[in-house]
Amino acid sequence: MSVQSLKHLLIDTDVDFDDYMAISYLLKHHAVKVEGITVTGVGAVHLSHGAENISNYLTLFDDPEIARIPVVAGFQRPMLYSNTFPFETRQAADHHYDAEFPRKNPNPTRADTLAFLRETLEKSDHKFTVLMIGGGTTWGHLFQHAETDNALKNLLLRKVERIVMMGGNLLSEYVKPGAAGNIIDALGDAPYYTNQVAEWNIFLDPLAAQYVFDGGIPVQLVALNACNQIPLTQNFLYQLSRISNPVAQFLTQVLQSSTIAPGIGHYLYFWDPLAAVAITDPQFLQFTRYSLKVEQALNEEQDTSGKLLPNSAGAPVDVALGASPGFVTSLYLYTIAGNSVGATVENMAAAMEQSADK
Ligand SMILES: [Ca+2]
Repeated sequence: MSVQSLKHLLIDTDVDFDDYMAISYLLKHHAVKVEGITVTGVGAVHLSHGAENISNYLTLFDDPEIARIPVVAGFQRPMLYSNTFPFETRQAADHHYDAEFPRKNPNPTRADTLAFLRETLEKSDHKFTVLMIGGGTTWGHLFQHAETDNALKNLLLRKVERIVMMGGNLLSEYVKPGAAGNIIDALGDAPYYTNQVAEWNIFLDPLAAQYVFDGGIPVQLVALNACNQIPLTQNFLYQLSRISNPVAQFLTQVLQSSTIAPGIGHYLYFWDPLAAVAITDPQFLQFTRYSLKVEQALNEEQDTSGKLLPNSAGAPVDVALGASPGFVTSLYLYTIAGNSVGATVENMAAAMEQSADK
């Protein structure tokens, strides 16, 4: 049996399809306690829909303690520029991919995300891990405030031990194999951005990402270089669909929805769920430390905003350049099925062999 110390987690999400995958894994994991979910409107979902969707989604777990996890609405706009996902992507997220929640959550959602985070850090007697799986605006604002608020700065340094962010990519000019940007991939036949070098979560708010990197807290970036090694496959969906609990069935419906299904086996990857696995089992990812800056300048004709720039004057960031696909997906499915206590390396290897037989 694996012995893992309990991690207290704050999640910031844009409530995309893979955010449901990531959060489900963490809520099912025995060594994680989620103590707050802040929703950002900088990403897939529109803010008010996002807060309501996450709140109602919590009822899937049929656990009053999970249903009472605070859900807090954050910001509608990035700190810089106004980059946004395509309308259809956002609409699908607003409608939670047509998958049903069991019921309306009677616990109300909150507003004022910065006050919530500050209060939560102040009143706790333990440290937190932070998972960022949307545009980084929420925590970007918090670190910006901390620059002129010493009490807040000390609070953050004292109470936040690690930030894991799904985001970014290192291009082949910096590392082999490099990972190209993924902005244009998501724009279909009528791309309205020219950026070929950035990843969405950084591109949505490059200034926020810079504040997070510079905040003085260790940052692990789950970059496209690692995520690209784990495509979402039909085999994965098949195995997920065979798990008979409500959470697995909800995720199956999300992945089978009309806007998501065409990408399975083609252009969708284990993005946010890989960041979730990095919270519990970082040994399944390969991290390399870089000093990074984020390109801030916008050029509408040949844009490189949001590009990660290795630079000796930058902030230290551990970038995931690789991941072990079989271990990650086996651990993921094992945990969704309710077995995270038994998720040892030996069991994962056995589960991989079993799934290869199918
Ligand atoms: Ca996300």
